[in-house]
Amino acid sequence: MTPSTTARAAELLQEALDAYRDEPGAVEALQRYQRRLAEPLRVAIAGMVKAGKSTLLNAIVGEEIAPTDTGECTRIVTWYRHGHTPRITLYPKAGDPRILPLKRTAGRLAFVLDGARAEDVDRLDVEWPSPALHAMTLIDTPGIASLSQDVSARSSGFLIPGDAPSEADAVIYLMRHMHASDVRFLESFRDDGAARSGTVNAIAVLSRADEVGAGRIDSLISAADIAGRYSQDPNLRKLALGVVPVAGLLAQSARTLRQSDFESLELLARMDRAARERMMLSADRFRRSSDTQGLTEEARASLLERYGLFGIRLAAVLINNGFADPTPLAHELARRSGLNPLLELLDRQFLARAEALKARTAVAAVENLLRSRPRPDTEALAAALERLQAGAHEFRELRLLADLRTGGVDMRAELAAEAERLIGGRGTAVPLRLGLAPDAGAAELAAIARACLARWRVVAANPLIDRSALEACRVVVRSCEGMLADLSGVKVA
Ligand SMILES: Nc1nc2c(ncn2[C@@H]2O[C@H](COP(=O)(O)OP(=O)(O)OP(=O)(O)O)[C@@H](O)[C@H]2O)c(=O)[nH]1
Ligand SMILES: [Mg+2]
Repeated sequence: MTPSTTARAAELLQEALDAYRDEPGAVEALQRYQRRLAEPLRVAIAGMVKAGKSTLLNAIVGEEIAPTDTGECTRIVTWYRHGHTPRITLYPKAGDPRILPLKRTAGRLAFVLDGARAEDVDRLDVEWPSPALHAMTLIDTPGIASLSQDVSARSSGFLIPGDAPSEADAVIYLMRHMHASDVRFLESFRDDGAARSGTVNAIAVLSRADEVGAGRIDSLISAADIAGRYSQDPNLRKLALGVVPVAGLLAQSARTLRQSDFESLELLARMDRAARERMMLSADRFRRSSDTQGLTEEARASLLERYGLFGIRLAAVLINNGFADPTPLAHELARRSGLNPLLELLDRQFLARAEALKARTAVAAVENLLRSRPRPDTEALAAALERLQAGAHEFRELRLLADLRTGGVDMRAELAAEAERLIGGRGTAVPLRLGLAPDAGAAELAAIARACLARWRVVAANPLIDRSALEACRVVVRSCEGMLADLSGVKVA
């Protein structure tokens, strides 16, 4: 990522500040965007009620911090950002922010609202010393499309404000099945201010994937099939950069596996397999079963809550197959939860593009300001905005990526697929763009990049080429040149 796009976005914000210096509201907003440009990328976790958002957030952070109960707090937008010491700040809709006491119940943070009602709280801000929050700020949002229109409106209003860029630069959208309301949400997130240029900045998660096959041991395989189908769905392809199945509960509990969990699971693993399977026919049966190797009712309830039937079954099988210590078991459970592919996707699609996505937000803010508060002396600012929008190669790549995914480029399918890869559709690292292994040597990378460049120059030179395709070719050619320039800094073996 060239720093120049970020620098140019910062310059644009400064120009806007100069142009609007006599409008305090605009100045304050622009200063916020200046600070935001320097902050980590903001990734919101959204989805319908009980889709598993807070649980997945905990899995990504690797700690059980976000509350997943049914309390008031799941109805409040909550930010989790990196801080050296833990601190929770409540921002009311009216009045000054205040620090909340740090209270934990069974390891999880408990937000003591101190008399405030959820509807009067604008947001909670949690600073937490977790390495996962270094690169991105995670935002837990209340479930959308809920029975409570009010809660739903709070999430949508925050993510899709309508009159300003979204507070989030990108979104992880959880769904258990694909509903019309999921598609509607993603459409509005894409169409909102931050994404008016058509940037696709959402990743979809098929959540609670362990429940797809009713907790059977092959549940995640069935979930992967469904996710595969969804990712080919033309509606969803336009809106999300990928669809991955994740058993968030298992991921969360694996990453925080306790010695007592392990001991309980070990007891179950030692049981006769048929007896164990009988006992695990349903959650209810497991809870009420008496034939349990000395496992208390409390221990069984805790296992169910933390791992679900699927996780318990899988853990017992794994223990019997040699994962006989807590650490290897935890790693294997986390691996099987589907969390890693999601983290990789986040890394490739969001973090590797963090500067471009943040710069986009800044540009959208200025665009919005010019539209909502037009004034006579802003021609120079509007021209600078247009130059940056049209000229920054990262933006052109993001725009083309969206166009290709929406079928807006008249090009043969194989060429379109190659173009999508070369402009970073699978991730921005050079080997990913070139379709090579991550450890490919510099000489091989350069040779393939050169071959791609030559091929795409030929495609672009075709006199019969459609206009949309010609623009696409130009972007691809520029991406290939960019790769070669990057690679020329590397010593070729
Ligand atoms: N089996 C299973 N249960 C899950 C999974 N993820 C979450 N749950 C359970 O689903 C319930 C809701 O989970 P949350 O993480 O609170 O869901 P949420 O989307 O944050 O819910 P709201 O914020 O209230 O909309 C809890 O009882 C979780 O234990 C999962 O991957 N598998
Ligand atoms: Mg929640």
